[in-house]
Amino acid sequence: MKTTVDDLALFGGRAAFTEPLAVGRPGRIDRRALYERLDRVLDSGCHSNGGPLVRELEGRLAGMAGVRHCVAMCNATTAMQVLARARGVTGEVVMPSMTFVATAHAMRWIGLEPVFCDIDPDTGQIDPAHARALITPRTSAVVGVHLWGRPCPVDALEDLVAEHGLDLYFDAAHAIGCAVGGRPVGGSGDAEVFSLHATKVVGAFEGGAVVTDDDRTAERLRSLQSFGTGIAELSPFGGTNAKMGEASAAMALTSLDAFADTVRHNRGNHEAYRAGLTGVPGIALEDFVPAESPNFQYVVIRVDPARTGLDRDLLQRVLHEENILTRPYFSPACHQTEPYASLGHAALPHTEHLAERVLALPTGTAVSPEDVGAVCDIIRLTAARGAEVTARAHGAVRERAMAPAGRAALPVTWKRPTTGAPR
Ligand code: T4K
Repeated sequence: MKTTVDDLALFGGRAAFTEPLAVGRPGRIDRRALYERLDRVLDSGCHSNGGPLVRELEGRLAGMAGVRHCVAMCNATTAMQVLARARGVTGEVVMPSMTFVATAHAMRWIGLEPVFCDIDPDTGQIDPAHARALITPRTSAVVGVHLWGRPCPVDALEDLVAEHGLDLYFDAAHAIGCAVGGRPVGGSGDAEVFSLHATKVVGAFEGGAVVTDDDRTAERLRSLQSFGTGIAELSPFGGTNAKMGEASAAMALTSLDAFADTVRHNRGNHEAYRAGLTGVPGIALEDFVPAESPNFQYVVIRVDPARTGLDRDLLQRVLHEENILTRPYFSPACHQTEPYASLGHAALPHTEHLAERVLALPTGTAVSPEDVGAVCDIIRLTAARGAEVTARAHGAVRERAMAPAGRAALPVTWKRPTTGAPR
């Protein structure tokens, strides 16, 4: 265990982990079950265009969300675009800036205008009052985001869109299998969109899914994601190809089989983080309220530079040198990044405050609670000696800049060395 600042890898100590710990490493699955499913795909000769595994996946996801329809697609970004086209969205779409840039890009790519609103500073979730203030005659939809898998204020947003006659979607990329007060994520607004990306708690290699209770929306989604075939009244944009193939569905179903185990494991990691970080000045772990049933996909902390003496970026760098690969989900916020920043967006003070402080820590089935304990030890040491770490890090940067062949800069790869044993 590291006890002094000299022990930190940033200052020449040995890295705490020989193998990198990552935020979004795909979860453990039953490989034999995957291979059996893939054999069935190959034997059947049906690889795509609404095969049996995609249908089975759609049935299971609709059941989890408590809705009648699910349309699986190639990823969540494209699924959000098909959804917007299916619903005839035009003009402006109000959404939080504190989200992955895909939420905004999905809309902009099809000619819609993302309008960014601020967040509740305590929860980090969309602020419905600010969303209301941004509605104009050109607004046709609001997109709520269940940030880090925590349900955003669904009821307030439903009231808002009812008042203004707008569409309401939820970017539920992080929230598959989550619920609040026994109400599963997936059944609110006009539709919700899950991501089944490799980094998600249910992964399809790449994948996404729209869930909805609205028959017409489902019919149009199904058509538009397959070139617009099958419905008489075509979208003016025609259709696209956003279908999920059978191999991805095989992976998603196998990952879904492991969902309960993955969540149990991640809950254990979350508890270990809570035990390890409680009482560390300036480090606040994002926690859940008793009414929530989270999937524990993300473990998020906020770093308060005023109390730790170091900022989030330096903590991220300290951890990186220890082979602990974190992610600042989400910094910069959408309005701070291109192409939106150049549009001269108004300040979003709560979003900007959070974006400077937020950090997602490694979890998932490749990370054990013991690993988490070691990560917490390093965070505790670094936070307790924040001012010293900051001063020395700045000195170290100067020394490296002056050295003829300094140590390598912050490595960017998260990939495990090819010689490393799988975990
Ligand atoms: N809405 C929201 C709110 C979202 O967060 C996302 C995606 C979307 C919409 C769009 O969903 P999709 O269209 O992707 O279905 C990652 C994911 O690529 C992205 O899907 C995800 N959100 C976002 C939060 O995270 P990056 O740029 O951070 O990925 P990357 O490559 O840096 O990987 C993150 C971590 O995961 C690293 O620690 C490495 C690890 N990793 C990643 C991959 C791909 C692995 O261990 N194995 C892997 O195969 O975006």
